[in-house]
Amino acid sequence: MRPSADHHALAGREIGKELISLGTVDSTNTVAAELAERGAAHGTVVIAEAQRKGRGRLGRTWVSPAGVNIYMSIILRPCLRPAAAPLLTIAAAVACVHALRTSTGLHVEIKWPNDLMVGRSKLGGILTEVKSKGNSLLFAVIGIGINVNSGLEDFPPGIREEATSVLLESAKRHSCKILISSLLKETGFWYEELIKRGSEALLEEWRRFSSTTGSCVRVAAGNEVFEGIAEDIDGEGRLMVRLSSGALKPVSAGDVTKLR
Ligand code: BT5
Repeated sequence: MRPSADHHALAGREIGKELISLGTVDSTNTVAAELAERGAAHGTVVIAEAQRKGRGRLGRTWVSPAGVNIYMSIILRPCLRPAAAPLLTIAAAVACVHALRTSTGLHVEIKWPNDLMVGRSKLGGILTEVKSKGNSLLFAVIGIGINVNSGLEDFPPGIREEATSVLLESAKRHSCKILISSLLKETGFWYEELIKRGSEALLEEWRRFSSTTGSCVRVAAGNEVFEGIAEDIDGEGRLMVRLSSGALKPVSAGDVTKLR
């Protein structure tokens, strides 16, 4: 097991050094991308009380009620190839699990590629957006949404059935501020681990927290839907799915449903 950020207070200390707290915005990822375009420093963090147009992957909506949850985006300027950007999602997911397990005691797991789950319910999600030029990554924005104190009434029908919050799971309100501080420390730690030592320890930690690997899954990737056993993730964060033919299929983006 890797040490957690508490033991490495200095690691990744640039992350959150510049913290911009806003009221209601369209999306913290949009605000952060605009700031990054204008030269905002690596590690700048944007936090909002609420989002009017919070988003998930593929233009999906992220329900973002006011004052109860975490909506946060981190600007990173990593020295990585654009193809390695999914590893930033992996690092953020591992950081979120550490912070949430330590602060709330909940058994949070990761559903590939970007879901933070408690059992079968979604507690949070990560949206990594990048700007690259040729083979260089100019910046990445890591968006993190975590349902902290929202009640069932905060989620519209359709999402209510699949979403949960720290409050709903633990019957206790938690401070978003304290959680954010822990999230930033952990993100700094796992980001530095990735950049300085490579992906090995990070991927090992991800496997430990993964609810996907080892399961029989249905994968929807683009126009394709197929089933298989989710065996592992590879060095670029792709899910490796063993098909019934015996072939191993790498999946770089898609949605996974656990069958058993
Ligand atoms: C995600 O997308 O899970 C990424 C969510 C990232 C949100 C953060 S908040 C800060 C930053 N700024 C943004 O605008 N976004 C980021 P995806 O895997 O595509 O999942 C989206 C799906 O999750 C939706 O289609 C709903 O089914 C469900 N969903 C929406 N809002 C939810 C919520 N609050 N809690 C749980 N599930 C939700």
